[in-house]
Amino acid sequence: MLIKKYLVKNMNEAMTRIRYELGKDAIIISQRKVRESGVKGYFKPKLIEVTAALENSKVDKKKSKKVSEVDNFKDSLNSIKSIFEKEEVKAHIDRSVEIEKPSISEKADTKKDEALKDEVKEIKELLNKVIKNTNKEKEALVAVDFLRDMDIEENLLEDINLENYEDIESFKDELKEVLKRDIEVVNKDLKGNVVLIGPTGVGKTTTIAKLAGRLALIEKKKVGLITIDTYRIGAVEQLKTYAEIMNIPFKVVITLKEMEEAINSLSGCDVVLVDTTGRSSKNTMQISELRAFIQKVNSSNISLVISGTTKNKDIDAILSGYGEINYEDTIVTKLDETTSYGCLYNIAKKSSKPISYITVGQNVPDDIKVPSKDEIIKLILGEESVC
Ligand SMILES: Nc1nc2c(ncn2[C@@H]2O[C@H](COP(=O)(O)OP(=O)(O)OP(=O)(O)O)[C@@H](O)[C@H]2O)c(=O)[nH]1
Ligand SMILES: [Mg+2]
Repeated sequence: MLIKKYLVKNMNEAMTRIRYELGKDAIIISQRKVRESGVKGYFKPKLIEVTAALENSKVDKKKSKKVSEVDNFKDSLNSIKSIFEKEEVKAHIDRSVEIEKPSISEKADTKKDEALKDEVKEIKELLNKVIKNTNKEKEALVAVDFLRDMDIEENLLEDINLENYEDIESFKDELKEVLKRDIEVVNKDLKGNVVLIGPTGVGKTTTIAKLAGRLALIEKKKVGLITIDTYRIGAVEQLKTYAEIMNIPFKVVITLKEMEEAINSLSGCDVVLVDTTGRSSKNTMQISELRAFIQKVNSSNISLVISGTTKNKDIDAILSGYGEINYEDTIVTKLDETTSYGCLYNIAKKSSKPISYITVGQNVPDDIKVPSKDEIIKLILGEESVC
C-alpha cells in the first residue's frame, strides 16, 4: 500500500495531483484543515492535508494505456512531420527535381517543382490537423476523468461536447456556465407546515432537529414538531428528546385523524415541522400511504431529503419513487461524508428542483447551511470542501 500526504489549497488541486501521481485507483483516506507551520501560517488561510492511498497492485493501467497510445501516435506523427522539415530532406526533394531537370523542358521543370512543393505543403497541413485532433482527444480524456473524479454524471451534460476543448481550463469554464444554468438554490423563510420526506436513514429527523434549533433558538420563532414515524423503534424518542431540550411542543401521530388533530392543536405556531418515516422509493404502497398523511397536513413546503453519498443510479430511483409527492425543493445531507460533490449537480439537474439546505455533520443545530449557488458550484468543481 502506497500512502501519500498532500498539502493543498483546495480539493480540486488535491484530486488533480493525486490522479496524476497515483492514478485513478487511488483513494482518499482522510482530509483535514491545517495551518501552515511557523508563525506565518497564522496569517494565511488554512490548507487541506489530504492523505491518499494506492494498493500496490492497482497501478492505473487502463488510463496510462489510453493516454500512452495517444502519446505514441502523436510522437509518430511528430517524427514524420520533423522528417519533412529536415534541411537534408528538403534538399533531397530539391535535388530530385534538379536531377530530373535535364530530361524535361525548363517550364515543365518549374511546374513539377511547384507541384512537389504543394504536395509537401499539403502533407504538412494534414499532419498538423491530425496532431491537433490527437491533442483534442487527449483533452477529452482528461475532461472525462475530471467529471468522473468529481462524480458528475457525464450524460447529464447534453450540451457539452467533450472533444471540443483546446485545453482542460476552457472545458472547466464551459462546465461552470452549465452548472450556473442548471442549478437553482432557494433561501426559504420557513413558515406554516413544513414536511420532510425521503429514504431511510438520510438524516430527516436530524435535519428537522437542526431546523427546529435554528428557528426556535436563533430566529425566536414559535416552533412545533410532529412525527408520523412510529415505525422504527426509538424514532419517537429521538425527536422527543430534541423537543424537550428546545422546550417546544411535540406530537406523535399514528392515524390520519390524529394528523388533522395535531395540525389543529399546533395552529398557533409560526412553523410546524413534520417528520416522516423513511420509505424505500421502490415501495409504491408505502409512498402512497405517506402521500395520504401529507395531504392531511395542508403543507406550505415539502422538502425531499437525499444523502450526498447516494449512488447516481439510486438518485434516479429515489426521484422517480418520490415523484408522486409534489415536493418543492431538495435537502442534500451528509456532505461531510464524501470528498466529491457532483451529487449536488446530479440531484439538482435530475429533479429540476432547487436545493434549499445542505447538511455537513451530525451536530444539532450547527451542521446545516443555506448554500449559495456559487458555493455549490465551487464544491462541485472541487475548489472548496465542506470540512
Ligand atoms: N455525517 C453525517 N451524519 C448525519 C448527517 N445528518 C444525519 N446524520 C446521521 O445519520 C443517521 C441517521 O439520521 P436520522 O436523522 O435518524 O435519519 P432519518 O432519515 O430520520 O432516518 P429514518 O427515520 O430511519 O428514515 C444518524 O446517525 C445521524 O446522526 C450529516 O449531515 N452528516
Ligand atoms: Mg427519522
